[in-house]
Amino acid sequence: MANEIKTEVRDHIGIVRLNRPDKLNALNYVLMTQVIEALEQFDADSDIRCMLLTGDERAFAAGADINEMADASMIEMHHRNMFGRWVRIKNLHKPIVAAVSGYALGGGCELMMCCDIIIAAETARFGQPEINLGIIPGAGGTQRLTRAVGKAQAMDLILTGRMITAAEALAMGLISRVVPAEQWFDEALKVCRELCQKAPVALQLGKETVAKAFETTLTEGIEFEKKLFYMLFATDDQKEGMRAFQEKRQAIFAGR
Ligand code: DAK
Repeated sequence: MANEIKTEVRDHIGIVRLNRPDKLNALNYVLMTQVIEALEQFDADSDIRCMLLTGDERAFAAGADINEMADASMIEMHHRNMFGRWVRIKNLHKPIVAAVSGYALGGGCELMMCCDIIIAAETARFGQPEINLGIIPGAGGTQRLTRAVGKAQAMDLILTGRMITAAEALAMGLISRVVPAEQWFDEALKVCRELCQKAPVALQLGKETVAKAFETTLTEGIEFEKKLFYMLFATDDQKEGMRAFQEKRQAIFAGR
């Protein structure tokens, strides 16, 4: 099987890099299989505290691989279930930071939206151009984008297929931070290093609780938050964090 990604561990960060530079990291079946498996392995590794998902300078990913879909029938697309597996990304516990440079289009933008914190180069470009191919987003784009930016902006992006700049994406609430072009990867790594200093269980429950906001009523969400908040008082890290504050020193979290 071709190696469509590169993985690396730096400090306690599991890095997954899409690696089809000649095809602007277009997401084919093998690449997505490898991305999901690599993220799952890092998620299960007790030495890893967060993951960093990235592409290269020219593209995070320019979408699903059009050549893999061009001649497919409806039944074939249904059986391939190409993107059904993406729910496994949603089920990961540890935070995922996306480092984005260049294009994040179609399935690439959808993959980016599966991440928790998105750091983008000021030169990055985003969009859901599927309409130009006679299709619509199919890996969660219509739902995640709408929840992220609201109906007016989502309709505009999905029905016109237009590309937007990083500044526009930031203003819409699609991405977390925009940084100078040459700093996109280092800045994302810096955010990951910062996450590595936090209490790991609190990080994971924080991620789970924010994600819950997309799926529940306000009352249910607040109830869920309350339970997870109380749960954290069963961790050594809560004791350490509060004791460190009282003793005016830096907390050292052990992850239990
Ligand atoms: N698929 C395959 N190849 C792609 C690609 C893609 N999405 N995007 C780029 N490439 C390839 C190009 O064909 C070219 O390959 P060669 O010709 O050199 O062999 C190479 O990458 C460099 O691209 P360009 O020569 O086009 O580079 P430019 O700088 O001129 O243009 C561009 C960059 C990003 C504007 C352009 O490449 C472009 O428009 N790309 C397509 C963008 C796009 O339409 N993306 C959406 C794809 S559809 C599903 C759920 C979801 C989806 C599908 C199914 N199910 C639930 C089953 C998602 C669909 C999509 O994402």
